[in-house]
Amino acid sequence: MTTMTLFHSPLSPFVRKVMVLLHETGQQDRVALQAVNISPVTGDDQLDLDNPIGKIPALRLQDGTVLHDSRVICEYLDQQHVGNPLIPREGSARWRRLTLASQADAIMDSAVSSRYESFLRPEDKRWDGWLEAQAGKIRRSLANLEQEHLAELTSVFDIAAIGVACALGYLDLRQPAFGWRERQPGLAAWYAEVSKRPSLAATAPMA
Ligand SMILES: N[C@@H](CCC(=O)N[C@@H](CS)C(=O)NCC(=O)O)C(=O)O
Repeated sequence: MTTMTLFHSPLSPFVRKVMVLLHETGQQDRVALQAVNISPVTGDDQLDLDNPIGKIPALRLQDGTVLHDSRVICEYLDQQHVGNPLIPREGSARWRRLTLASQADAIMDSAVSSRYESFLRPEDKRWDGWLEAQAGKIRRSLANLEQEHLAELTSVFDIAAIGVACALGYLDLRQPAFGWRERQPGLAAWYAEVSKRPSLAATAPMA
């Protein structure tokens, strides 16, 4: 039975994180999806009422409480099922995994804002140096994941792995020529494997 409403767009990597977590924890039937089509300059009236910052995802609970952003929503939903937690509840694992998840979110932030810069901003106002700086952040983050965190990523499919998979999926969607697979073959092999998971296959963004 659906008891919650998720403000949703199929192309948002932040929304996808929430959807993957719902699939992985068997909770997708508890959430109704409310489609929104927004950008930083075109909002959605209902969303703005529920989340004053006007961003997705936002999750309305049965009692009307609204949760945002994706980190808070994932943490909430991870405490609503009885299986293994996808966010470690305590100890050093919690901080390690959340930091990796934060790195994945930062890749998404850079990729989403690059999309806005190259697609939304009027052409005469675009700033190549700024786009290059975002690309640098993404390149450094992916190199760091390959060099320092591949074993951790491979060890368990949890919030960190969900985040990295969603970040890579969004990069492929918006910047297919970014070329990360050649630079990070280990990450590419990991991604090819986890992409077979039903949760990722069911939520893959289609342009
Ligand atoms: N930190 C937020 C980021 C969410 C975000 O940037 N969502 C984008 C869609 S991918 C959005 O709502 N953009 C509209 C805007 O920036 O006003 C989260 O983790 O949920």
